[in-house]
Amino acid sequence: MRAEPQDFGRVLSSMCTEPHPAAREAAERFLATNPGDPGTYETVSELEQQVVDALGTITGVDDPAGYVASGGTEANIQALRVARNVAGGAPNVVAPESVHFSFQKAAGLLDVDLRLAPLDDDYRADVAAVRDLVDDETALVVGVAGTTEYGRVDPIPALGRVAGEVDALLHVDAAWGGFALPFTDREWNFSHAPVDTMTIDPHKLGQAAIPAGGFLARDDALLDALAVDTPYLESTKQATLTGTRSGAGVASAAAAIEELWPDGYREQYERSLANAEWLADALEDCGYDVVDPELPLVSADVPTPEFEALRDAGWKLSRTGDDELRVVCMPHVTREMLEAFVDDVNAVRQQRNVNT
Ligand code: 0PR
Repeated sequence: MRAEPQDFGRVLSSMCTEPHPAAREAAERFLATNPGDPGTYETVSELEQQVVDALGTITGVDDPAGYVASGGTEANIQALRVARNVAGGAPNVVAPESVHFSFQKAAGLLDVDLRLAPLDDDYRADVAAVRDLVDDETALVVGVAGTTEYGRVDPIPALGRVAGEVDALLHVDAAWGGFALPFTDREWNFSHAPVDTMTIDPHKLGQAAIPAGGFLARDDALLDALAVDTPYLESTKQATLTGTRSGAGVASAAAAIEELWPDGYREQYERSLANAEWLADALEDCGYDVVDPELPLVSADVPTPEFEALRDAGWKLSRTGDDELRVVCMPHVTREMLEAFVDDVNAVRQQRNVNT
């Protein structure tokens, strides 16, 4: 029997989505290309440069350096590697507790001390706590622009000042939030703060096919901190973590951005945020504690038996570290889906009331 992928009809907690049709088509066309070898696969290399330039436009930097990575994990590893290579010695990195677990992997791989600062009472990095943790050995301060669990944006300019005080680099993880934040009044990008490196993933809100992560550096010198010589390729150096890479991801990112930046992404953001606000109100009406959505992501304190009954009903849901239900309003999440979901929430609650 031919296996079929899941459909997105009940997927509520994923940070990935149905690729834009143009992105899907481009991915198929460029399947057998390798941007890791630009001397052979010239067209896809040009597309990659287009993507990097466009990501620069989206994040407020002219002439960025960077590449299309396998995802946010690789981009975060690379950010830490840049900082470690620039700093030398036995460095540490200071990040808020909300940072994605890819930083645990990065710190383990690179043997760097990862110091986690507590959050303020609205789930953002507490700047004073970050300041307490930095010292002369700090190579990197990390801020998150769109956290995985609550969609919060850290105070990036203030984190930049703390990094500056100890001569550390500043990395912003906008893996998920990067394609929504340009349409908000938040200060999160290269033009708002002395940001050195950034993660922004086309395969999340950018609506590209997987794998298409984004790693950006303010300038070539930072990316060069990762470069190794490649004597038997036509290109003479390589800064990527992996060698052979997905041309499908690169081409799909180029196609999605070409189609959607800026108006398509703006419309999507507005629709998704309206959906998140609608869902937050509906869950509040059910009597749950809801974390107010800042970006299109809703977390609510739904008890485990109800959560499990909703999973049994086929909803693809996940939880925060504190066991809250977490709904990510990605482009495939429509109002109709959310209405059907809230109907099921009410049915599950009634069933529970009957049973208790
Ligand atoms: N940074 C942030 C802020 C993230 O939210 C994530 C992924 C990453 C980095 C890492 O990105 P990659 O997974 O591309 O390496 N956050 C999601 C999570 O861990 C990833 C995800 C995506 C999970 C789709 C499930 C899913 O269906 O929840």
